[in-house]
Amino acid sequence: MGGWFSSLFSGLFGTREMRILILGLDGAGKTTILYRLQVGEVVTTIPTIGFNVETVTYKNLKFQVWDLGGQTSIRPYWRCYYSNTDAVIYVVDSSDRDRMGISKSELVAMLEEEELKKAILVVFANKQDMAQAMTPAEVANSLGLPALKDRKWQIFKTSATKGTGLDEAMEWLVEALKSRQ
Ligand SMILES: Nc1nc2c(ncn2[C@@H]2O[C@H](COP(=O)(O)OP(=O)(O)OP(=O)(O)O)[C@@H](O)[C@H]2O)c(=O)[nH]1
Ligand SMILES: [Mg+2]
Repeated sequence: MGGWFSSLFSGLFGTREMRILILGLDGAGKTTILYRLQVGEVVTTIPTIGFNVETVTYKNLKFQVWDLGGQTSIRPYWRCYYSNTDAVIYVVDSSDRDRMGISKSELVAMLEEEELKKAILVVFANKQDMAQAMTPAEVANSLGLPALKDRKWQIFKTSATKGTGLDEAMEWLVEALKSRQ
């Protein structure tokens, strides 16, 4: 009864906690982004073995944000976290031209999963502060985003360390989540 009432209540007032996954290759900046969103500061990170999960409130929406480790040996476990995911934030190191192809294959494999069929995709073309960074358009093309079918997606240029672009991206995500319901 309590559960039914509270789910009706959150349905009416749109306060259901959204489940967001932050995925991407190791070193892309996922953990830095998670804590930028949560505490608004740059924290010192170490490579994530397993995951970090935090509650982030943004524009009155509550997000349960899962930041999964991106090392090759850890990527096969991403799929254990897919169910009930509302959106995926896919983080790319825009200066890592050599691994753009690997990043694309991981993204493509992920998007093929049935459990993520309805998930919104937000790509963060991160590390834009680096001189050799690819532009968001170049990143989008390298990842094959323009060819995506039946997927609500958008790409944003970000620098997690400088704190630029994150607000814009989150604002788009909030609107996308709201209009989906
Ligand atoms: N220059 C620059 N460095 C960044 C940026 N975002 C993150 N970094 C740095 O990149 C390194 C890796 O960042 P993490 O957030 O730990 O990367 P991750 O994606 O969580 O990596 P895994 O946990 O191994 O999957 C750290 O030294 C960060 O400070 C950025 O926008 N610009
Ligand atoms: Mg990490």
